[in-house]
This record gives sequence, structure tokens and C-alpha cells, in this order.
Amino acid sequence: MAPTGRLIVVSNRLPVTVRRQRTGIGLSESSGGLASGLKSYLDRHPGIWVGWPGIAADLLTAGQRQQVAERLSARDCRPVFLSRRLVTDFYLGFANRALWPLAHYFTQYPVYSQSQWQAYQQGNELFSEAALGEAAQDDVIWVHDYHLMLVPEMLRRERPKQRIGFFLHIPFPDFEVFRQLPWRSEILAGLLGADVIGFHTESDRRHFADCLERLLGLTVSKNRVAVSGRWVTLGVYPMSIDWRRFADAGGLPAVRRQIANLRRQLGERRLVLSLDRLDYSKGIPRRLEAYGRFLKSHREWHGKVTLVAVTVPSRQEVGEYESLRRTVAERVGEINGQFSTLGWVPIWYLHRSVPFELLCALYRLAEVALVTPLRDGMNLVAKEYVASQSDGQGVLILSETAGAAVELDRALIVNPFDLDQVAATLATALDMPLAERQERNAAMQAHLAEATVETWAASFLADLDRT
Ligand code: GDG
Repeated sequence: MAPTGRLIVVSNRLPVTVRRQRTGIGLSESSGGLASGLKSYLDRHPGIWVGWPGIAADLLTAGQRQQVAERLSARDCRPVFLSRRLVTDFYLGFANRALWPLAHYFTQYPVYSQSQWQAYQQGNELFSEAALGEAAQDDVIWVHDYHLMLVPEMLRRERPKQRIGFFLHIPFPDFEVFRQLPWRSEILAGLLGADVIGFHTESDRRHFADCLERLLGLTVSKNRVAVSGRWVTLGVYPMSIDWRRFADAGGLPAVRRQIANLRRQLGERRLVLSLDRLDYSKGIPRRLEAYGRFLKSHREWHGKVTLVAVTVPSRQEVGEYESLRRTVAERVGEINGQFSTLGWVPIWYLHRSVPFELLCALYRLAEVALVTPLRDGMNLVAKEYVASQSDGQGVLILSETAGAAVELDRALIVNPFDLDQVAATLATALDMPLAERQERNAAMQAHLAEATVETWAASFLADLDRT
């Protein structure tokens, strides 16, 4: 059921990124699951998107900001301008140096800084004000992700009757981990401004409910909690993908050209794919090490398999990401140095974003996708890979610690910390009979064809509409 009123989506990033060019202002599509997924929903329903256009406001003149606002308005987007200081302390700071590592169980990484916490509050105020400037009383405001956890409560203070939803795209950690956060109660109270709080998985919801009970003394019953005379619903909505976009991509001439080109380069070699944002939560160094162990114990595959490892640059200003980049480059170098022959390089390493057509060609050609994050809210790459197997050939190896493992249970599920298991599973995948591969894919595809990003958004909004 579609909600009455308009939908106001509020997220850190807009689906459009603004860049300064010599000729003026340039706009490009933002990549990423939330952007492409919700955009396809908003294309079909009236609404507006409030978010940061990806460039610090200080880098633009007043005239350029005006120009950005006008051009974004034509795309139903409303920019929130963040100063360079807020980009550093709110976005790269509190959101990505405290909340992100904590939610992914990297408990030694978080930096807890009072000034970054203040910047987080200020940043959240700016998004909240922008949303209030757009929203009429009967509109629905849907706030997204860990950057904006205080926004629901900020909105609620101004609009007691507004329908407000919040969806968390990353894991909600266990109580013992979450309690580390000095501002844990403030974050929980911020979220409770929403009518519906959505999570990818049941275990995220359980962790959150546990924190409400143990840190705030609230009682959660039947996935609802009473807060100041209102009910807040805690729901599970596993996010998904634009299924048709990936299932049909193999038919696009540009994708077919990329497939033919890749096939020529690979010859008879089998392609194993590793593709993620370069993020420590994705487990890339361990995955490479597991591949190295596979090569060591399976010499029969030497010269017959190529790992294409794509790492998309991300949050480069944060120290941990820079050292991860060096670690990954070193590990690739070590494995290639140890195993290459004059005619064969075991890893092709691309440290950049690839265009959609090449992404789809890699999905189609890869006989195995190694998706082994140490912790992941959902992981849309796993779903996109399965959707792309129109001939049912590819084998997905997936971490048990990715939210996607709940639904994609016919993948080969591994513990990403058990490198010998990952190496052995890669050998199993490469040897798997075609009938078994097809049977596994068919089961997962039947689910993905039903549970799309459209049904994800619709089921969240239907619950919000009922409140
Ligand atoms: C967060 C959570 C959750 C990647 N490389 C390229 C490219 N991509 C696209 C993929 C996919 C998206 O980016 C990545 O989504 P993931 O879900 O895998 O990972 P995060 O970016 O960490 O997303 C995650 C998600 O939010 C949604 O809730 O699943 O757990 O961490 O759509 O296709 N696209 C192109 N070139 C690339 O090189 N064109």
C-alpha cells in the first residue's frame, strides 16, 4: 500500500553528487545500494529527497550554491549544505570514526570525541530543518542510516503528529558492544522519535530491543515499545535490489560487449570475483589470504583461475582506510609475486569504481563470487550477483555475518575468519556440478524476484502508514 501524502526521504547523501568542474557545476549519479534502490522507488511515487550533495559548502560560491539548489530541485532533490568542518567532524568524524566501526564490531577503532559528537548533533539539526522545510503535515518522512540517528527525535519535537520512519542500513550491535558509546542513551532516544524503526535482520532488531531495555529501562513487547504516550514499532525489512535491472542487464549491447572483451582477455580461465567498497568491514585482506591458501593447496588450479578484485575507494580521509589500502595492495603483490608465471597473474586488482556495464559483465562471467565481509548490514553485491546469473551458473560464497545470509541460504555459507574453510569452499565451488549450481541459484532467484527493493520500501511504508 502506498502512503498518502508525499514521501520525504532524508539521507546523508543525495542520489546525485555535485562536482566542481572548470566549466561550472557538474552532476553525476551517486552509486551505492540506497541511492539506486530508493531512486527506482521515487521514480514511481511522488516525493522528494533531502540530503548532502557530496561537496563541502565552503568550496562553492553563494551563486554556485543557488545554482546547485535549482538544478537539484529539477530532480526533486533538496540539498543540505555542510561546511568543511561538518564534513570532517560530523560525517568523517562521528559517523564514520565512532558509529561505523562500533556497529561493525571493530571495538578498538572508534574515536570518541566531544567536539565530533557536537558536530554530529549540529549536522543532524541541519538535516532535520531541511526536512521540516519540505514536509507538509500529511507527508511521510523517511530518515535513513547511522549518520542521522538523532533526526527522528528532532523532527518529533516540532511535529508531534507527523509520520516518521527510520531505517538502519548497517548492523545494530550487541548490547555489550553498543554500551561502549559514551552517547548511547542519546542515540537511542534520537531513534525513538520515529514511529517505525526498521532493521535488515531479526538479530539487529533483537540487539536494539535489548539496548532499549537495559540502557533505558523500557519494555519491548511484541516488537513495540511505548514512549511518551506513543507506540514505536521495531520492524525487520531486509533491503533488496532492483531485480529486473540486474536480471536483464546481460541483454544490453554495452554489457554484451564488455562480456566478449573480458572473455577474450581471460581465455579459458575461470573468473572469481571480489568486489566491495574498500572498507575494513568487508574482510578484503583475509579474503585475499584465503585465496593464497587455496592456491597453495590446489596447484591443479594454477593458470586456470583469475581472481578479479575490485576495491572502490571510500572515506579516504579516515586513517584506517588509508592503511587498509596499503595492506590490500601489499597482499595482492605478495600473492601475485609468489604464484604468477610468465603467462598467468592470479589476481587482477582494480582500485577504482567500475562502470555499471562492466560491473554487470563481471557478475555474469564470474563463476564464483567471494563475498566474505567480516560484518555487513545486508550486502547488496551478493544479491546483485545472484540476480545476474540468468544461466544459473555462478556460485555465491557468502559470509554468515552478512545480513544477506538469512535470505541467501542456498549460497555456500562460510565463517570469514576461518581462512582454511574459505579456501576449501572455493575449491568446492569451482568443482560444483552444473545441476547443483542451477538448483541453488533458482531457489535464491525465486526469492529475489519477489523480494525487490520496491517491495522492501512498500512494506516499510505500509507499516508506517498503519501507525
Ligand atoms: C551499506 C551497508 C547494505 C559497488 N562497487 C561498484 C558499484 N557498487 C554498488 C553495488 C551495490 C552497492 O554499490 C554496494 O552495496 P553493499 O550493500 O554491498 O555495501 P555498502 O556500500 O557497504 O552499503 C550494506 C547497504 O548499505 C544497503 O542497505 O547492504 O550492508 O554496509 O549496489 O552494485 N557500482 C558500480 N561500480 C562499482 O565499482 N557501478
